[in-house]
Amino acid sequence: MTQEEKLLDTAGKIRSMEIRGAGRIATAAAQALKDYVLELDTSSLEEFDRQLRWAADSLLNTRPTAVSLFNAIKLVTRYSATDAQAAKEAVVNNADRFIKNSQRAVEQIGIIGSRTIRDGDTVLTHCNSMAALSVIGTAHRSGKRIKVIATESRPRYQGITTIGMLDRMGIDVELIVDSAARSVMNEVNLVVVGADVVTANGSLVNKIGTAQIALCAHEARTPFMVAAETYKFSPKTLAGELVAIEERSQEEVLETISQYRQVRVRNPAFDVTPRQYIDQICTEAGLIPPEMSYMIIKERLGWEL
Ligand code: RI2
Repeated sequence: MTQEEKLLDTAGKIRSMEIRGAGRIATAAAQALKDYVLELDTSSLEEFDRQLRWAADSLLNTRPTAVSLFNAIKLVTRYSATDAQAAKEAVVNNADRFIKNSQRAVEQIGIIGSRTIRDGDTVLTHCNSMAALSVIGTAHRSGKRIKVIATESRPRYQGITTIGMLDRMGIDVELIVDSAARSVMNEVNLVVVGADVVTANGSLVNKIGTAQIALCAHEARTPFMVAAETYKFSPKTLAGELVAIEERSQEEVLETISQYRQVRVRNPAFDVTPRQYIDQICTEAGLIPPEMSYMIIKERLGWEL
């Protein structure tokens, strides 16, 4: 494969969700950009910039919601160099740093978030989030006996991936259908979910169904925690941009849709949970109330308007 084909292959895997999860698509994009520039053979900085921009755009256009992709690409392609070789080295270093920091962030989130879980607690999680699983896994490894209730997360059933991971960690797990969230909520001590986007006003954009779970957790007085690396926060929302909610194909929900004449299926992949239903956001920089999202964007992401 040429370097263009390899890059488009990664972009295709992100689009089809063979590579999925906000953090994993960000690190896959960083790795793809690194691999791409390593094979670029040009001494012209202008040509290097042009090819890097093509690669960045190809990756960016795969999934519209997750800001992790935007932040990763922005951080990796940020450099001030006067020649192509120096630019290449900067991109490679940026990518390595991004991937390492991202792994460390997930570990740190696990350490911080797990302190909020007590021995004997039941934790509910939705979809498949490495950050949320880090919180749960760290609590388990520290010796706390916990039970996890995991939702299926239709239509893509990321919950099945989650129960497999929890099972391998040796954690007691129960699987429920998404619509059973309220009926089990009174048994739950803590809800932990990941994030695709945290907006400047502290709202959460995450897998479809998250907002319903947050609403019923609020009604049942069950704490609701978001586990999110700081690169899941959206600088674009600080500049007034709305988060685009990805609408995926009808067939993901109903394979036999073509047999109906008048039926349409709507398949939004994400929903918005207002900050009123979020107790805390666990980041690698600490546990913060959603109202502090603005500070994370300004100070951690170094965003200037
Ligand atoms: P981590 C996923 O999106 C889920 O919405 C999950 O909560 C979020 O990414 C964060 O996952 P999708 O790619 O980055 O399954 O914590 O649509 O792994």
